[in-house]
Amino acid sequence: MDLREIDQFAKDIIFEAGKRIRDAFSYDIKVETKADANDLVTNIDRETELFFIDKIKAFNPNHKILGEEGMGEGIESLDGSVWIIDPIDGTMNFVKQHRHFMITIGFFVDGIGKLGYILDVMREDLFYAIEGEGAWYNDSPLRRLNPLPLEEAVIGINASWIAPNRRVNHEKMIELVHKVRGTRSYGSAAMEIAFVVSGKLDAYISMRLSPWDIGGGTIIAKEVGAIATNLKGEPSSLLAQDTFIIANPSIHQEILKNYIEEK
Ligand code: 2AM
Ligand code: CA
Ligand code: CA
Ligand code: CA
Repeated sequence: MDLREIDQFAKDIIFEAGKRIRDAFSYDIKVETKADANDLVTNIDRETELFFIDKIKAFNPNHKILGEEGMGEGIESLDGSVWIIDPIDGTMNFVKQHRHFMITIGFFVDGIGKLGYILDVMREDLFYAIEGEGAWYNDSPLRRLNPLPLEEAVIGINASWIAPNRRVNHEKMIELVHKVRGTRSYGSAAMEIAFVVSGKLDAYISMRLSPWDIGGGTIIAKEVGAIATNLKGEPSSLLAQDTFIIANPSIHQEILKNYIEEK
């Protein structure tokens, strides 16, 4: 398998899909809700996923595709060559802000992450990695992350988790918010992961993400030494929903051990 050839193919289709999404702002975007009122999907999410499926099946009909909108095959294992795709990550940002939404893609062979991509669609900024060869932000190599103390960290966290909730001890989360230098919340998991791997954030925590939210990002993480796990410290599932933390290696354990108390 020629990874360089697949990397070039992936970049070509991700940039083309990005252009199609930008062009969609000049015609109708139809918004629907999914599981709950804050869980949005549009015709553009579905059209973009179909675009990727058509391109990948033409490139190699043996490759399998797992996409958020369910238009690829239902995948029960990661055997063989598998693309995990979120056609628009941050759909609410896409609909409301017209910015801060990503396309993210991971390419896996027998469960091993080989190629990872996060494209900021409006900025045309690409974060990507090739397993064992490194990671890049556009044309610049991404460096391995420098250690830092938690007091100097800026972390991505959703405000819901510092209010009483069913999933974590919010008092501990409040302690974490007071401990760190700052907090941010961008509304796109892939964007927050891209910021962690490039040192613009030092950690990002989520109580519920799906394989397509993190597939591409975890491959980039490995190349820069960022640690990505679930909140128990185990590898995150690539076949089911799970909790998630990605962090600079110097603070990953400390956050998990001292501040995250799952219910
Ligand atoms: P999405 O935009 O692709 O749905 C903030 O909502 C972040 O969490 C986004 O990256 C979003 O991805 C993701 N997310 C995961 N599960 C979600 C859900 N059930 N509802 C809304 N956002 C979800
Ligand atoms: Ca969604
Ligand atoms: Ca997503
Ligand atoms: Ca999505």
